[in-house]
Amino acid sequence: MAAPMALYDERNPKDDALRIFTHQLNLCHGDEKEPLLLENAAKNWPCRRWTLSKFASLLGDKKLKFRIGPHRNNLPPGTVLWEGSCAYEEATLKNFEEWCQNTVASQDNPLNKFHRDHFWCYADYKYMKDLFQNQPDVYKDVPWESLGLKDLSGEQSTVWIGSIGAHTVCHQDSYGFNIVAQIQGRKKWYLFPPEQTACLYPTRIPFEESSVFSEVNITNPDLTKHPKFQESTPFCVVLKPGDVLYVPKHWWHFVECEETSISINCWVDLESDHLSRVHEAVTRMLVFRLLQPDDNDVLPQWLNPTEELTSHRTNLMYLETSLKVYQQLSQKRKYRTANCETGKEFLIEEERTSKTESLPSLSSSEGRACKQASQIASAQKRKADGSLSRERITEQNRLEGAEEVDTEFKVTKIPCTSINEIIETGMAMSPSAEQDNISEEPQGILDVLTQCVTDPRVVSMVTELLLEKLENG
Ligand SMILES: O=C(O)CCC(=O)C(=O)O
Repeated sequence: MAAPMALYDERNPKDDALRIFTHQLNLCHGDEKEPLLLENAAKNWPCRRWTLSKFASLLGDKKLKFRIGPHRNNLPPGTVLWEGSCAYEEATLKNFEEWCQNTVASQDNPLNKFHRDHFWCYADYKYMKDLFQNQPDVYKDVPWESLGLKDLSGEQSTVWIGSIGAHTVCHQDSYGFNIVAQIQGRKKWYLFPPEQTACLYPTRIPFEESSVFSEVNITNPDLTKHPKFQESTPFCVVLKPGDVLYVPKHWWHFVECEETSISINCWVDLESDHLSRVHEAVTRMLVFRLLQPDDNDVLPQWLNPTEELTSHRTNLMYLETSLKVYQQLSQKRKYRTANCETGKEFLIEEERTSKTESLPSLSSSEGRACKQASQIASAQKRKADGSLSRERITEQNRLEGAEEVDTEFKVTKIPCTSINEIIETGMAMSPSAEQDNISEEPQGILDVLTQCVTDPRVVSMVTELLLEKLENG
């Protein structure tokens, strides 16, 4: 899962947040390129009191949409359980608690349709802002600030509540870096560096804004279909309650609950996201153009259930706006570099702001289009827009942040694991040998063509060419 298409707030590159964060952890520059386990970093956070019962009582009658799937040993080797193939059920967290504990066989628990021995349930990717809009005090229970991530709290966070075996298929998020706090239960993360993308057979079908999925079932791969997967060298880590994980931008991940688990995460946007936004807009345009839905297709197969159909006009607006913003920022960057070369790089913040204001800005109609695109993106993706309008972090903040940091935790680099170890562990975790008859649909030629054209390598080349041509008029 991924950070949604962010609003085009150019004042807000969060690379500073990453610098502050790594500075707090006493990391040398460059160390942030690999995932880090911050053992016990959230041990004393107030949200650690959220047992499943406590969370259930906080939410009361509020219904959550659960994604439900069979335990993975029930899938034929190599089959990826896409979100579109899962079942969905609305239930309260109390229903989920009862279902997990198997204590009360209440008739009206909608989850009881699924037997605990064969299925898992996952309330995944839920914005706390949507859950607690009437209880904003709850946001304070998630103090990312203690790690130097200034101004981040539950308000910008997402929560994931799953039963044993609940998982998210292997994917890469397009925007930002990710920071995850494990609140209850144990959860296993398999992480692969972006350089190993080819080993993971990336695909944009099903399409989800900001997620590149892997075609590989990483715990039970079909190595005849995906031989390059054997060359990958994943990092595996099991988070226990109180641990925090730092996931650098573009790292692939497959995540699975080893026990009933609650985790919270936050994506922190980076300056490089502006280019990623162009990639995403190009991909959306191509996918939607090539795989036009039939008139009576409410939700076509190629669209991830988290997405909505957008019109050609909207897609065009995304593309134009993301290009415009990226180009403006490139100009600003060039201006800054030129200033650096002439020895003026240490402009104080206000000076920098007033200088950049004189650069060409969006016309009012373009501004409207940009805003509209943002609003559409916002509605579609239930984004935590609070995170997108924060002030740029200044040197002053950085110093303040440094005083607040909690240093009572251990920072560990995560070791690489051999693929064989993963595959064997994956198979051993299988709770039963029962096989469901899941057949693979034959792919239409347009699907295959779309997969080729939207392969991230092709999209990168197209984006580069597009920018080059626009720059040269
Ligand atoms: O916890 C999970 O199941 C997935 C989390 C994820 O994909 C993310 O935080 O980017």
